[in-house]
Amino acid sequence: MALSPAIATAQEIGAVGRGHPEPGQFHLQESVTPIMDSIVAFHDGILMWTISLIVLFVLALLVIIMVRFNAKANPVPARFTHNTLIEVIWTVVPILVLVVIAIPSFGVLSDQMTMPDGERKYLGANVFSMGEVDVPAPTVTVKASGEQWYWNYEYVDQGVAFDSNMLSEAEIAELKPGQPRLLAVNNELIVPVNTTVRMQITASPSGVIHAFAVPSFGIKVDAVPGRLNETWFNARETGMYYGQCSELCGKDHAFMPIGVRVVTVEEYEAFIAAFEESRDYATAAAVLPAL
Ligand SMILES: [Cu+2]
Repeated sequence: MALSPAIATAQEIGAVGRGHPEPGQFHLQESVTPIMDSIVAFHDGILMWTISLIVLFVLALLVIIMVRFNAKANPVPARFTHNTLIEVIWTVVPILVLVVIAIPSFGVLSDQMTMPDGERKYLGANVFSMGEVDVPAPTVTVKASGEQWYWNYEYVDQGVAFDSNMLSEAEIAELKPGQPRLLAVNNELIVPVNTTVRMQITASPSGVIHAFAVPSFGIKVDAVPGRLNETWFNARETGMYYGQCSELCGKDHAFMPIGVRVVTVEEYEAFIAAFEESRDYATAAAVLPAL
């Protein structure tokens, strides 16, 4: 990118965010999971075409009516009010359009809702397929709990947990320069790359409803007190991915970002071993390379 200033500029202006939104961004954030691949394909492949064609069609009808049936061009209007054939057409065609949209939509939804078992095939970017992407069964389980107003993450199998709070701009400059404002957190959720992570989502029993969402992973699940919701992701690239609480939950709704750091499997194993031994997040995170 350094060799090609044109690309660099294009990336800076309105380019697709990698793990977080960019100023002027126009499209969805870059996908790093099979589910987000499906969502992007569904959006770009069917939704955009369908909406664009309908808009153009309606625009054409409006133009025809304005040109041919204005008072000057058509001084004596017709008196009839019904046409059975055209009424059947404008009822049946939208139904067919909705059915065509619904088929891949329900496929993507059931992919999102079904925990991988290692056998099931997932749609990935081909939303009209019968499923062609292999996803391994989950080997890491994380419970995310929405608190007022921050997230608590527990590595369920290890029984270790930590809080994750947003950093102020001064703290970002001091501790994690270059990380985005209103998104950077003090303690990131650390997960391994190319590994299926089972996310259990809930909220503090005495608290309110939040929602756990990470756009690059294509996940968004309500965090409800007294309920354990479930979702999963399998990120194929290491890096820092941000999300936000996506249920209007109270005064600091905008200030409880979600920071997920995807690291190599070796780094994750070193981290989780250190965490299990020390039971202290900062000690464990110290084994990872600096952000
Ligand atoms: Cu919230």
